[in-house]
Amino acid sequence: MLTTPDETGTIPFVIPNNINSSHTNGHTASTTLPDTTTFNWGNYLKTTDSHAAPVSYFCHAPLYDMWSQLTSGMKLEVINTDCSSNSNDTKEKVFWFAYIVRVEGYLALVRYEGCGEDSSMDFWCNLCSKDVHCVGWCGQNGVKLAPPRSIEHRQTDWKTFLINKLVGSKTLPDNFRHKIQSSLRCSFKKNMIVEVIDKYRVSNMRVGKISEVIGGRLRINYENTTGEHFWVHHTSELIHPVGWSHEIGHELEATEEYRSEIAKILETNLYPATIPTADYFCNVEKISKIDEQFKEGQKLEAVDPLEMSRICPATIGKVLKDGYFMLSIDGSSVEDRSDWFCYHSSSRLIFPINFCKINKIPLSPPIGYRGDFQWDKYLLETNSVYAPKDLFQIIKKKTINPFFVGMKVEAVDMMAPHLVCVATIAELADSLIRVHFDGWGEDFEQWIDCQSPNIYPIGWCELVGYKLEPPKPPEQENSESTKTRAKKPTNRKSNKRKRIT
Ligand code: MLZ
Repeated sequence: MLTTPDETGTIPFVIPNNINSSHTNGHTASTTLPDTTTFNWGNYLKTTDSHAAPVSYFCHAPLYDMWSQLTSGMKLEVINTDCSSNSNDTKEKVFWFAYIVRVEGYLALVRYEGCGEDSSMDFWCNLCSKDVHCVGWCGQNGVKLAPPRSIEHRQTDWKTFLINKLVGSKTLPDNFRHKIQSSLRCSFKKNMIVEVIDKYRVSNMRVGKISEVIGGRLRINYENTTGEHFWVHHTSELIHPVGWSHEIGHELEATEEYRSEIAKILETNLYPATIPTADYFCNVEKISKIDEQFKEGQKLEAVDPLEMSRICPATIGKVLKDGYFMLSIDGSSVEDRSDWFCYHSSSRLIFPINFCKINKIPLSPPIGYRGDFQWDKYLLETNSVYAPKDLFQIIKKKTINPFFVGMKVEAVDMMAPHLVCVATIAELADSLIRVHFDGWGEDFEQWIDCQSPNIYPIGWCELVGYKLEPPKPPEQENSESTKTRAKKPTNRKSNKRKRIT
């Protein structure tokens, strides 16, 4: 019989007795999770001659902490797609041994044992697919193993061949499937109530109800507005527990009924199951010392939250409690301040002045600014001061940016956060990465932190069951919609402004 792998996933010894060399019950089945699009990462990596960012770069991604153990040469049991099917029993799947040739994100290029140097049968599969198992799984579960028909003749003694190939090799950990399941668990549940940014008026928070949870991302329906929703990752800074807006002094659009119910909950500390407590949310550092706080009027550089391809001079508009403040992008002509955006002092998307200059990336001068933008001159012109360098998280907590330019990822389009798209790392600057959406123009690019929960390894959408937006097809490349985003009525008065949709 086939023994199970040990704790470290090493195959101790193999005496395969469940190998069937005559294909009577085989069935050709898909090797990957259900695919909702025709986009194929494997083919795309080949045609673009590119590599993906490894899963271990994404600390919010399932199995990130163990993924580096999955390396080329590792042995697997995978579905055998080259066997004849029996019409009486079309459901039975037949498996065969294979090894990993190359790992890219959650995907692997695999080769059946027995193919030798012949790569013609190599195929891509998602290592989290339910049809990928550790060596020993078929034996334990009474599932048939048979070599692919096209290579069956290559060995006369498959058992000895396999013992030589498999013994002492690494395979997936025994509890791999269980680990996948537990890493996909999310404490947020459908119908829970949160406070969420108003995508139409970003200076405002609103009340929202979770309507779907997929891969740790939440679809939040705005209360009292039918059909309007917003997708965020559960660790996002754009969602907060009920009562948060009142607590820190942020504007909130809510009914009197909501306000009094929340007051009651906070007073009694009795939380109904639909009201997640503060510990469900990403915890930010408490800022208590006055000299560690940003002050109204201070200038800095920030990724424009409404047009994330730009890093702009910005001003602390209003200081709220607990280290939060409202930030305004300089040059905005929205008079009602509805484009002010709430940040926490620990945000990684705000930078001390001259950050762009030091990192040799463009700083977009305030809209309408004439002449060459220089901070010294600008501070004098605006009679203002800059925020001290040591207040910034990116200075206080230096992180290693592990990405390389050209790596492929799946990235959330933050301006249309229901979309997770095929994307490429276009540039690095300190802890920032510029994400390019394949097939889309520069205006769609976004500067995000390298630890952002809005980028994922390739194969993530397939793993969690979310639709992946394929690259914009090249034939439409010259159309206007591909180069610039459609102008929206509530945009700031820049010819490039956008709003979150
Ligand atoms: N047409 C919409 C969505 C574009 C999505 C692009 N994603 C990379 C717009 O122009 O905003």
